Amino acid sequence: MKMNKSSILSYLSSVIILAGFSCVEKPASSEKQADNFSISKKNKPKEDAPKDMVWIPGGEFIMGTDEENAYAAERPAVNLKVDGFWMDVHEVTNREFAEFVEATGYVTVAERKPEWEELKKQLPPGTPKPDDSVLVPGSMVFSPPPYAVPLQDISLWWKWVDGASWKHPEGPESNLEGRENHPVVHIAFEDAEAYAKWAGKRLPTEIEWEFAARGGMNGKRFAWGDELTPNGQFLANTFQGVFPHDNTGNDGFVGTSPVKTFAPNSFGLYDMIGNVWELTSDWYDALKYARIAGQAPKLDAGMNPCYNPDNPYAMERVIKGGSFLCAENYCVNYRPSARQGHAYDSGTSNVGFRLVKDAKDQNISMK
Ligand SMILES: [Ca+2]
Ligand SMILES: [Ca+2]
Repeated sequence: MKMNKSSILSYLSSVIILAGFSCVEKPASSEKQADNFSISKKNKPKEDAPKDMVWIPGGEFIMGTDEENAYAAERPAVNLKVDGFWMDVHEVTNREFAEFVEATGYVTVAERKPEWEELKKQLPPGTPKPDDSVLVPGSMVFSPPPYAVPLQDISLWWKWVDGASWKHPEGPESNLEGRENHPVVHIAFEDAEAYAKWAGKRLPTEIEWEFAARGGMNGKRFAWGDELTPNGQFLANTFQGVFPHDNTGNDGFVGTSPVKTFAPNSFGLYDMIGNVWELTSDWYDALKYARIAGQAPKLDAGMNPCYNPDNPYAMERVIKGGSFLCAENYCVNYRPSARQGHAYDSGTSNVGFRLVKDAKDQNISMK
């Protein structure tokens, strides 16, 4: 098969990058129980809080969910313990990422020419090499059609855009003017790791992230309770209307929003739900909770840590929290237990990150 630009983009978008966005339509609802975390009062460190970070106390909580009204990879609910840690109160912003680039000269993955030898590792065996001319820097941009489309074909709203990057979120003609305080996007895992190293922090594990997002409440569907919009109040930047073509922006935003626009959760964290998905340090394993619960075989040391039956060739990291593109009729992922795999070597226009930091006193532990 001869590879032209449209066909390589089909491969790169549909097979590698977008498989992580292979949401199913709205699941059915069910009952669940409520409870509070078991949090130690003794484990607050004496050190001053790092700038724009808050102490997440650690403790015992229920991760995942038993709701039928959730995707299979979120089940079953499991009891877990986590140590305390500092966490950024907001997603890393364009301004902060620009400071990092200014200080280090770092060039993100989206700004580099794709390497075929790397790309083919995540493609079905025998995929032909595309013409070199189509392997140009760029990234995936949400580009909705002006009319309703079948929800099975994600290439109808995700487009590869040459020249799209964190500095040019919609392509070369776009810029960050007026968006300095919005979360940075088009960030691949290694970009986030490089930023973390510079900042003296690290990406959260999935367990840490979900503990933090739940804000001390077990068994709640959302980070703030069981209603998406209590008393009609929007508590996160998600998608209102009919995905993907009719984004009403009733919450005030059709794209990203400035960080800290919506109310924080009980731990003082903003935008854990919505705005942009957030990278974690975990490889994506669709059976993770089932393995913890003893309902699926454990992974041996020599096995691939990444398991996604919908995307068997890709190596994916877990992303959490959903984004401004999560809608009631598609990708109902604006919930703490929601999780998706995201290609480790790619960014998109709705994925960013925030960081955590360990206490200097390593004796603070719940384990
Ligand atoms: Ca919105
Ligand atoms: Ca978020």
